Amino acid sequence: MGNLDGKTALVTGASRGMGRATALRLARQGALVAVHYGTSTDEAGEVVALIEKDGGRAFTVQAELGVPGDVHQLFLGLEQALKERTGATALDILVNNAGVMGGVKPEDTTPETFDRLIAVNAKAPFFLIQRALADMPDGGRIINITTGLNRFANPDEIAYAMSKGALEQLALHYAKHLGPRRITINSVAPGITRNSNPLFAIPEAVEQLAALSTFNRVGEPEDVADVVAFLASDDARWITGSFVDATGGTLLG
Ligand code: NAP
Ligand code: 2V4
Repeated sequence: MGNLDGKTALVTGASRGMGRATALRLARQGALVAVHYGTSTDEAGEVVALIEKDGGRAFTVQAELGVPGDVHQLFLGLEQALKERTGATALDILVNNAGVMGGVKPEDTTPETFDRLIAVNAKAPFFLIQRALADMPDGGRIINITTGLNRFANPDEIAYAMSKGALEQLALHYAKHLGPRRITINSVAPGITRNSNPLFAIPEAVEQLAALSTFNRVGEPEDVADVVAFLASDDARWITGSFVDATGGTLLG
């Protein structure tokens, strides 16, 4: 018996990195997981295969986020798959994880780059939440993956941090709106976390990045997935509207 038995979850950007680790973790706790992806069809399929091998339940759902019709396309696939498997379209847990990174100095940031960051990191989650709430039962969970950069200065990431700052606002204001339905909404802020960025293959770079954390290592996707799984569980029913620092102490100063 897992603590998410009978629950359904959507994890955006679950083909890789923290989204993948979160999908695996929620499925291990018993949830039926929608593994969303944009372009990485094979990787998303592998996540589902891994979950099923472990005795869990999952399916993939494709949609490029940040383009017109994105939410509509995602929910067409999601609701059809949920109906086939559960007979209904109830969605208990939404994890807004998919995001695009910046890494562009402010003087080199074009209007197109800026618009894309806002479209994927802030606008898509806003409208995903709006749509998901139509399917979310009382006691549901919404978790937005933001960034420690909302509290730690990095001039190469100004536009990215702005997009995540907008995303972070959702928890504060929606928490009040959703309290009567016992739906919680929180932000989880990772620090530097290992992903497929080639930087993580360079030992000297990893050593430098590790030094940002008080634990002197970079985060692993599972470090963040465990925090998300806690917030998704009934144990976290009294936490809403909060910013959860999952940076491994990078923000301690
Ligand atoms: P990642 O390994 O780069 O994977 C990104 C995921 O998001 C992929 O599954 C990708 O799907 C999906 N995605 C990206 N843009 C998309 C789009 N426009 N439409 C649909 N799907 C899209 O990610 P990560 O490093 O684990 O980061 C996950 C989240 O944490 C992001 O929001 C990121 O901003 C945030 N974060 C990361 C770090 C870090 O150091 N890694 C630190 C703080 C916060 P496809 O490959 O299928 O397109
Ligand atoms: O500095 C970060 C950081 C970064 C980067 O290094 C560049 C990258 C990998 O292209 C995008 C990026 C995303 C992030 O979310 C962070 C980040 O969260 C972070 C950084 C430095 C110190 C604390 C942080 O939380």
